[in-house]
This record gives sequence, C-alpha cells and structure tokens, in this order.
Amino acid sequence: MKESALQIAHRAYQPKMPIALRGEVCLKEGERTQSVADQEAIKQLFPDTYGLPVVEIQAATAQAAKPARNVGVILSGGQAPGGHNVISGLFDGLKRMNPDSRLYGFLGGPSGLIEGKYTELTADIIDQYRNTGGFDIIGSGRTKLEETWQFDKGIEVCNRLGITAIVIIGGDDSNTNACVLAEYYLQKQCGIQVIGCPKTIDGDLKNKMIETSFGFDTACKVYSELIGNIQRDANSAKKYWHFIRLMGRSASHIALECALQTQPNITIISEEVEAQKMTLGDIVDDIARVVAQRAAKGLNFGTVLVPEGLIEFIPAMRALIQELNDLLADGKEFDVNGLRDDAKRLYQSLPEAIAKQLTMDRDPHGNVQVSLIETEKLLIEMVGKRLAEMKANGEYTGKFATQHHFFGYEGRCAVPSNFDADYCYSLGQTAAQLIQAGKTGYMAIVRNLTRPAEEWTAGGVPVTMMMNMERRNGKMKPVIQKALVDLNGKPYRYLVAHRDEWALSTDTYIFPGPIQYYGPAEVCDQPTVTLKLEHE
Ligand code: FBP
Repeated sequence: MKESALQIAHRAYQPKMPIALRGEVCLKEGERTQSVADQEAIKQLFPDTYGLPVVEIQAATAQAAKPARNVGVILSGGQAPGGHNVISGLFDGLKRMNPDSRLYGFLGGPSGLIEGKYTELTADIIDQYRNTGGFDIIGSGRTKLEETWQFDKGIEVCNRLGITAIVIIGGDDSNTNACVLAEYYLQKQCGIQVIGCPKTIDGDLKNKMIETSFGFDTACKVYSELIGNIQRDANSAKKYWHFIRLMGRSASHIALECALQTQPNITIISEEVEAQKMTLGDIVDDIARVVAQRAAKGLNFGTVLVPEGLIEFIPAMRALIQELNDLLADGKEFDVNGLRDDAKRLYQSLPEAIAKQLTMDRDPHGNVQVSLIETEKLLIEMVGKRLAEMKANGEYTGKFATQHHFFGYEGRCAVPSNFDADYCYSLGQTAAQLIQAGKTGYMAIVRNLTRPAEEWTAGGVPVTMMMNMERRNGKMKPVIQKALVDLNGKPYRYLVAHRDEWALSTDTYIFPGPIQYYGPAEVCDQPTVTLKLEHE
C-alpha cells in the first residue's frame, strides 16, 4: 500500500502523556457520587453501578506483577480523529502491565460483539495505525446495545475469547449503553468489566468531569482552516456570500469554536435561538439586516456559519420534530394527518425538500439525522426572498450571490492534531489502568487539558454520575446529559462581545491555515479556544 510522507513520518510520533501514567500507578478513590438529576430513577435502574466514587490515577512505587488480561475494544458511532490512538494507548498499556495480555477489536461497531466478528490486534497491526485518523482499524457502527439477548450474546463471545473487559469508545448514547451493559454484567456476575471513552467531534460530551470529547479539537481545526480559506477567497473576489453549515448534531460547539478561530461575519448559535424563542423569520431578518448593512458599505460578500442542528432549536420546529419522532418511532409509516393542526400547518409550509428531509429515517437512537437537513440552502432561499422585499421597499441596493457548503465528513477522519493524538493515547492508557484496577461502569478521563501534557491528570468517572432521564423514541430513558453551548459561558460571551464588529468589518477575518504536526508548541500543541476560555 502506498503511503504519504506524513503517514510514514508520523508513525514515529510519540504521544505526550501525563506523568502519572508513565510508570507504576495506584488509584485514589474520591467520595461517592450521585447522578446530575433524577437520582432515584437512575439509582433504581443501576443499583450496582450507581454512586461509585470518581477515581484518580497517581504515580506509585513498584507494584506486584499484573495478571495477563484479554480485552475487547469497540468503536461506536461517528468517526472522530484520535480513535486509533485510544486503541494504541490501550494496547501499550495492557502489554506494559503484562506482555501476555491480548487485545481483540470487534468489527464494525457494537454489532461485532453480538455477532462474534473480531480480529486480534497485534503489534504489527497497531503500528500501522499509530497517529492516523479514521476508525478503519476495526470499523465503526451505530448498532444500539440495549437488549438482553445482545448482552447475553456478548457474554458467549467474550467467554469464547477469554475476554474479561470491554472498552467502548463512543459518544453520549454509546457510553450510556456501555453503562447498561456494565450493570447487567455485574448483576449476572459474569466477570466482564465495561469501560467507556469520551468520543465525538460534536463536543457535546463534556461536563464537570469531562473537559472535552476527543476529535472535537481536530475537526474544528480542519473546518476552521477551510473557513479561513473561504474568507480569503471572499475577501479577494468580493462577490459571494458563503453559507457554511457545520456538523455537530444538536449542539453548536463546533460552530462556536470555528467562529472563535476565524471571526466570520455572522454565526448562528442554536442554543441562543432557542433561548430567545426566535422563529425562522427572525433568523432570516437578522441575516438580511447584516447583508444590507454590508451592501451599504459596498461589501457584497461575507460568511455565515450555521450549526447543523439549528432547525431543532427553533421552538415551533422542535415541537414538530418531536411529534414526527413519536409518529415515526418503531419504524412506523409517516402520515401527515397524524400531526396536530399547528404542526401540520408548519410542516406543510416548509419547502418540499426540507419537509422530506425531516421525515427521513431516524438513527438507531431515535435522533433526527440533522446532517441530512440542508439548512444552509433553506436560509439562502429565505434570505434571498427577504432581500428582494427590502429592495422593493428601497431598504437594500446590493447584490446577493451565494455559495453553500457543508463541512462535516471532511473533519471526522483527519490526521489527529497533536492535542488529540496525545489526549487519545492517554485515554487508552487510562482505560487499561481502570481495567487492571477491576473498575466497571466507568469512563476514562484525562483532565487539566489546557496545561502541557505532562501536567494532565487521569482517572475514571462513574457513568451514572452523568445521567438523567430523557424522552427518547417516545419513552423515558436514562441517558448521559448532553452538553449544549452554555449561554453564560466565556466562549459564547466572547462571540457576543465581538459579533457586531465582525459583522461589518473587512479586516477581522482570521486565517488559521492547516493543522501543524511538527514545529514550535505554540503552533502545534494548542488546545481549542473553547477549552482555553473555559479553563484558563
Ligand atoms: P457521534 O455523535 O456518533 O460522534 O457522531 C457525530 C456526527 O458526526 C454528527 O456530527 C453528525 O450529525 C452525525 O455524526 C452524522 O452521522 P452519520 O455518520 O451516520 O452520517
């Protein structure tokens, strides 16, 4: 197989690790914990994994020899840069504890466990994938692990391979399922531990204990490079408004981070739209106003960042989507007459393409597939109409030529930034230590991430601590609480403080350029602006 120069050179990159993970370790246990909400309900559902303490890994003096362990690993959900480094960190951590330990990768996501499809990950295989993007070492999938028969199949497969621990690398839903699995295996006393790792480019798996999910850093840097390039083009040709939709599912963390990195003219934040109870018409009016103001200064160009989940945050649209979710639950056929009157009216008022996109198949977790809804085109169409009205009233005299973009898949498998390469490798090593310590129902965590890697801290957080009850597929379910953009947080407040200046200016664009892997730390090892504003 032919490889790029970076691929070859980068295999030798040695991820930086916290000091605590470099030698012998011991675990320090904190106080017992409780879930972020709905404590009684979560406790009843997770009697054996509820209330466990947070644990921190600390350096220790030489320890007794460790037994060899057979461990299985699963990549779950959408790709995120750094997944291969979680696996190589886990592999190195297990082998360091006992060279006879073995790591099995389940193929194609959680379904690999149920169907018994696996491969043994040997040193040769791992070495091919060190510091690379993608999840192709074993593949990923979105099968939901939630049924007892699936859990029992998992026991059969693990027993066959002598596996006594499974690491699930996934987002909030996959880690919720990891905890359900951990609880079931504990109750069955089948001797299989389950550990999670916080993955998702969306950045919405973060809380008091998890500073950021892996992949967010690289994905935002890739998108910001592209946005910066587009801004240079816009500044040069001065003839297009670029509407750029950014992945991220419900939360606007990616749009916000990219805005902080590139300073576009307009950034929509879904959480703000919801808080201000804005309608689609209000959003369109706001954009049209800035387009007209720039046109009055002779600037018929600009950039607009649109978070992919926007549509769900417009209150009337959210109610419609909720009704559609319930209507479509369990694969039911869609019938518009099943909607209540106001939802039906709104549905019928939408452009046909968007209405159709809203009724497409849900993902296995019952979520609407927002990446398939072309909100940027909807906005271009509606802003165009609004500007035509303004022109007729003499309120606007410019030209509105547009380009639309959707950045999502471009960033999910990029070569991980040094930050993600280091962070993920440390997460994998942490997972190995949690397994060795006999923990289950925990997620591996690495914190203090705005500091140099040697000062990071590592440990585990019980998954039940992050849970609350939410309505999914028409039923109340225990799930890890999703983190949306905090409207009192520093990253959002920074945007608000600069938004008017960025809207009308010609010289505030920032051009971040491509991710750098070699060179000075201030160029290569920087965390996201969001992390810096939140934690420094
Ligand atoms: P995860 O939540 O599984 O990490 O996936 C993130 C994501 O990239 C979202 O940003 C996007 O909406 C979705 O996956 C797209 O899903 P798919 O890969 O199935 O097209």
